[in-house]
Amino acid sequence: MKPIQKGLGAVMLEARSLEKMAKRRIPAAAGLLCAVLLLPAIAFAHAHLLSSTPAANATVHGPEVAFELRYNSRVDARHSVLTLVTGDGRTEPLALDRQGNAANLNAHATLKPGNYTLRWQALSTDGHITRGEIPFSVR
Ligand SMILES: [Cu+2]
Repeated sequence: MKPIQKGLGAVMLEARSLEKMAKRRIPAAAGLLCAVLLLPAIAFAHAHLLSSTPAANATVHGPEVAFELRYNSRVDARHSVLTLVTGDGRTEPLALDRQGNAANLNAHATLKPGNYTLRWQALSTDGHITRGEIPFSVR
């Protein structure tokens, strides 16, 4: 599974386990199912990553690298987190730039050539947090 799809995979797993829970008639599932199935507006407010710059597994030219993560719904940049993981495993939080669009997260960094992973955590307007990772290289 490509890393960019981890977030979506997690959400799909979540939906599948909700289905299982519903079959077992666990009452707690009812409210969640309601949100997922009966109130699509809320389900869609869950922030899924649609695409990113850099794209997953892309190689970009440094040293200036601009990040843009595009979601399917509005994200709260003040409560979303972007972390850069370097090839040797060090983590650096990235300061978020002003959002160009309410559904995007933006940041930038000056990076040496190497392999990196951009780790993201997004808070959507429905209060749900989604996470994922985008591996990329700088040359
Ligand atoms: Cu949600």
